[in-house]
Amino acid sequence: MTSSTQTFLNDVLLGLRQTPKTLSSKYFYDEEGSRIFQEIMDMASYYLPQAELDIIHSQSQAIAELFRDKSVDLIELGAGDGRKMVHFVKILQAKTTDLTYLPLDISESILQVNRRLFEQEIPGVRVHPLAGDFFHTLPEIKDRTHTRIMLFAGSNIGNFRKEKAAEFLRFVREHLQSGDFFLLGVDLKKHPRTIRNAYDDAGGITKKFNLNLLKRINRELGGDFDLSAFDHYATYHPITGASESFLVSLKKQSVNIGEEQVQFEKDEIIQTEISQKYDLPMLENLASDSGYVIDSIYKDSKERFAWVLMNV
Ligand code: AVJ
Repeated sequence: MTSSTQTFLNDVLLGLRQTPKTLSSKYFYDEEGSRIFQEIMDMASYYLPQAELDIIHSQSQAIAELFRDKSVDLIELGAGDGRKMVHFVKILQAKTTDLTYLPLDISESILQVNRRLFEQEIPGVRVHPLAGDFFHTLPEIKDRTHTRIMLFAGSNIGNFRKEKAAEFLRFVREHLQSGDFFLLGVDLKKHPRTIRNAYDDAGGITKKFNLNLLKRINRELGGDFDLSAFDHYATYHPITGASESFLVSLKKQSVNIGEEQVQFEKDEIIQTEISQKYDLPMLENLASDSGYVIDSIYKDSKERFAWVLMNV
């Protein structure tokens, strides 16, 4: 067993022995999970990517203007294939004197796709991919003479509970100095039904995405989850802004994971994901709790999503 499989197994067993049972959403993205997430991003009810693209197309000029004639390192946390950022990087490159785009991601292979895409789309762009987790890759960026823009887009911060989100932002802040920026993509509170529909689609794609976590445990950890004995349940609380997803055991059952056994009562739930939504006061709190000051907030035309530009 590789050490990453061992970590996965430990996390799964630890989570399933807790009350309530929990599995981390960070394990959604194996090959199949990443493919299902692409399907989610194409759903009409999953408004997030469209809203963020709207911001990128309408606000990149204004944001880039703040960095005119500067030397800039744009560090994207969890960059993936970077497709959404091509336009922003293009505009930023035109305004700055010297731009390096540093996409950071766990996956080495997605970073190759990323680099190829940027080199194809933006002549003369300097791309410096770094594979691994942030704790290892952020310290590898040594240059302190360039202005840093730390970019964490896509509402990925939403997968952290509020306290964990602040903790993460504080950790990243250790890699920024006065004059640097953090650009954070967050999903905003809105009509509760719009949010619920984004995480509980009638076509069952999000259900398939959630259940894939059990399928992955079967595949990689020798589990025997019966997927038809679990349901997907998503809820949104309009006051806390937490959209939460669960798996529900449809019967009393026992599941094997390698050598281990886990018991489920009928209707027992597994917490799998939080997708936190923010409003302005919550963003102010998040920034001040983690040592930042909000410089400006850029929204899409329908005010569904925001890019929050923060100073250290
Ligand atoms: C990739 C974390 C932004 O929370 O909206 C989509 C993942 N989960 N549908 C989100 C997700 C269910 C997504 N993020």
